[in-house]
Amino acid sequence: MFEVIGERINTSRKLVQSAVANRDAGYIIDDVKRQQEAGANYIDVNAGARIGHEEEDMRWLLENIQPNAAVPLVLDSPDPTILEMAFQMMEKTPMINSISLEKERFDAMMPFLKGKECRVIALCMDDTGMPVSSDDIVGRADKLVKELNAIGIPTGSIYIDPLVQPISIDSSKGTMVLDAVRAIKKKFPGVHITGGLSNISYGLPQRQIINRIFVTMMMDAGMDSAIIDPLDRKIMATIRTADMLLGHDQFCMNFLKGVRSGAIAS
Ligand code: THG
Repeated sequence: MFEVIGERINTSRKLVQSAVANRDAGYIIDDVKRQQEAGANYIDVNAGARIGHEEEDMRWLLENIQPNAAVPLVLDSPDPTILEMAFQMMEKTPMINSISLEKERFDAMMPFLKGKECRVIALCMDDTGMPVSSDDIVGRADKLVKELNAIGIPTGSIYIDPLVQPISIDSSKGTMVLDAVRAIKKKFPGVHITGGLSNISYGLPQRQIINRIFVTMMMDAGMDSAIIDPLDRKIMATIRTADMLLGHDQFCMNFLKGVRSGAIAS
């Protein structure tokens, strides 16, 4: 089954940012519950947008979310010290978002992850920047899987984020990532593929139709998780329908449940 990582608890979103600034726990808790009810399998928590406040904001968010979350949390920060602080607060094992091949980050994250039993998102990013070809994405994923395996993280706990790039800057950016996902899944059948999707439509109008069709194509290529807004009913219906069509929904049970609940409608 496809895994939805709810992206809404992110201080880059204006309403979340003011709720965090005003320490409005009710707003945050309500949002988490709505994401869960809409079908989020994980709740991502990112406190990075209020410069200089990430540590205290992350701590406050986790103090309030943890007792109210029925699903695992995804600790989202580029800063390994924030991830360590957050990890220590967790009662249930969280997912770590993220490690990358950027040297400073990689060197700080590897000792931290060593021997831990947790899922981890691994970004195909290195010190030269974003990947430039399918082979480049696959090569970076290969390195990440092998390095993480070597410190005891099994392939089934690794979520590769191939880094979706805007199709508006280069018409090959769709096939570049689709081909890479197919190749990564062929090489490492047990690995997960996740990531944000909306970059694909950056700079274009009518972004939602682009995002919905793209997630369908990515799922066919092997993407089995995404960081999205679970309150976006149309993308959720698209994902549930595609999951059924790809054979991940025995007897169409989840699809039918979605229709009965009103979550899926044409
Ligand atoms: N990969 C991984 N982690 C990630 C990302 C990724 N974490 C952060 C991000 N990308 C995914 N999360 C979000 C959260 C919120 C929004 C987008 C991505 C969002 N943005 C509105 C916008 O840009 O228009 C903000 C509007 C507002 O103010 O509300 O909602 O790719 N591993």
